[in-house]
Amino acid sequence: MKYFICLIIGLSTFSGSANQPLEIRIDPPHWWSGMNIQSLELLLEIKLKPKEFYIISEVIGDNISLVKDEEAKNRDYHYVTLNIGSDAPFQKLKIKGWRTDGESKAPISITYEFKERDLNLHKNMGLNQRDLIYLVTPDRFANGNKNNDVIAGLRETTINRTEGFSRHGGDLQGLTSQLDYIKSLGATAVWTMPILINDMPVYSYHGYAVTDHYKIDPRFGGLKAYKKYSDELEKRNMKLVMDVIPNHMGTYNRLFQNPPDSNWINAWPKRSELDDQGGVGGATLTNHRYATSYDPYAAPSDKAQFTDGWFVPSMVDINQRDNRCATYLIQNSLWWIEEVGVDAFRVDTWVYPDQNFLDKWSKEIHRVFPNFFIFSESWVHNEHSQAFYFNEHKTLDAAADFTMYSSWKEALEKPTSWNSGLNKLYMNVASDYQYKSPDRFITFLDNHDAGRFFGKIKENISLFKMGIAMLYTMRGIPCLYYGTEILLKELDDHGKIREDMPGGWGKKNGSRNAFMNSGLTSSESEALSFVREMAKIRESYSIVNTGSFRHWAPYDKIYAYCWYDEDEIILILANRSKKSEYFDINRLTELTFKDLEIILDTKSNIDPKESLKSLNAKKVPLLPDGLKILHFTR
Ligand SMILES: [Ca+2]
Ligand SMILES: [Ca+2]
Ligand SMILES: [Ca+2]
Repeated sequence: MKYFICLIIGLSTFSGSANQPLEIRIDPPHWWSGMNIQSLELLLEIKLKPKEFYIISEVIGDNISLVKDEEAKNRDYHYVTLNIGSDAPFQKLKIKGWRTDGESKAPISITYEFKERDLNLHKNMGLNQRDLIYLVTPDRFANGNKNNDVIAGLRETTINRTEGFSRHGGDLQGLTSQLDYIKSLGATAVWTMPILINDMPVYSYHGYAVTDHYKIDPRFGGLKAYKKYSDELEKRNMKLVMDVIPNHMGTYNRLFQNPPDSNWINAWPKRSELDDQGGVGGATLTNHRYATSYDPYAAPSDKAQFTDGWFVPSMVDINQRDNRCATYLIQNSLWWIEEVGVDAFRVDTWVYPDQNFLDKWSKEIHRVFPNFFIFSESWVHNEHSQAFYFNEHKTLDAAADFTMYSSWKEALEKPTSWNSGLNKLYMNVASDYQYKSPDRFITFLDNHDAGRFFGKIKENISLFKMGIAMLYTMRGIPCLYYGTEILLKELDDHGKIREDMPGGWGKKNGSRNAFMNSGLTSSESEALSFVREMAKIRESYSIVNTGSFRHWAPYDKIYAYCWYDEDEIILILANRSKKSEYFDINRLTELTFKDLEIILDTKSNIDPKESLKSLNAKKVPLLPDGLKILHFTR
């Protein structure tokens, strides 16, 4: 993709600065016909000399016309609004105008393409309860192309695999080559941390400091690799989840360095010692107090600092209340969906941007792409906050379920008593009454920001299996963080939580290879096999996540929940007692059944006779920290 088009203005009748080659950039760089969008606002940028200005006077196209040309506060930029007729064909438009320094005048002529849509890209759009997401840090998963590890001209000039904050060289080519491995874990969708370019001097690998909203980082393979990745996902009927960041961008983004209007950015100098100071221009940081969003007593200054303060000094807070800026972000999101065939967005730091903007943004995406799926990251600590952010937004499809995450931590890291441990999980699930539709919440045991699950449960393989089994059978769409399946266990430090996937850097880097299941310890192999076993169970019993859900108050430190319909029941029993316990099948009393079969036992090999014994005795034994899954016919 070309971002700057150099045009030679060759009119011999004019002289002076207007005769120099022009650097022109248009965002979005192209569009499509037949998108169910009548109005498109191009952000045109022409690098002008002092005293120069320009006018766009005419658009020559079939059923597409110029509505208005408006100069931005920064005269380099214009907002050029096009009206697109509903039957406008795909075509190359001519955008015409002229620029002048007051003395000489030179014509501007730009070709702008409306492409033909490729509807095949959207065959698998959206997520549903049967999906399972695999989350990857692209810099840390697999290095498919060593030649793109360092790109000349970008600000970060090295890779260093021994440093957590450095780039390690992983890329989309590497990720694409391991899609079969990912699929073998039961995943039907892949969410990568952001892949747009982060041309920052340091700490650019994570992707959350975007410096160009229309460019895939060349160190991840660029647009070509992203499209190939999308195609390969599509071939496997897998879905592409893009991580988008409407709240902030990197300080080296041109929209901050040379913005169309200073109103695109939220920034004000520190007012008191209480404000943390940002790195660029001394902008105030956010106070991270999300309670100010719903607190009836919140001080207005606290509220403003929460939404408009910067997330960190290297990331500029975007003012989505500016209509031009909002349009830019909305069109950018639509562009990526259409360009690459994105199936879902994970929205970073959902609680920090202007909430009215988020409504407008998600509404427009759903208007153009009704099947598209959007889920939020709202890192909250209680159910009412989760409900506030989710229920407020009618067009938000799901939320990453942070309270389920916390309650799994309680259930698996702490002992169970009346009010703690497994009971926290039970009470959290009971709180689903607060949500408009919790059935598609994104559930997880760990993620790229929180310590690894296996480390948190103190490397206890029984609890690992219990957690994975619950993740794969609980209501919601499960999300597995890369490497959790082979017991990566680092805690606290981001660099370590996002460590390199064993096997992603070729044989030279040791024989430990998750993708080949070679060189792993016996526990790691056992964990990997267990995850695959759970994937098979989830796949074989489609009632999981689509049937009716019921659970029972924990009793004898056993939590029981099930999926049922008229024909069958899948019952999950988890024992967090230090001793063996029995689950009394009579507790299913309202759910009549004929036969039962034990389909999973995390503590021992399944004894087929046990099903019969349990049926006769009406009791299912569970070993300490054991989990069983039972299948009943009705
Ligand atoms: Ca690479
Ligand atoms: Ca797709
Ligand atoms: Ca903000």
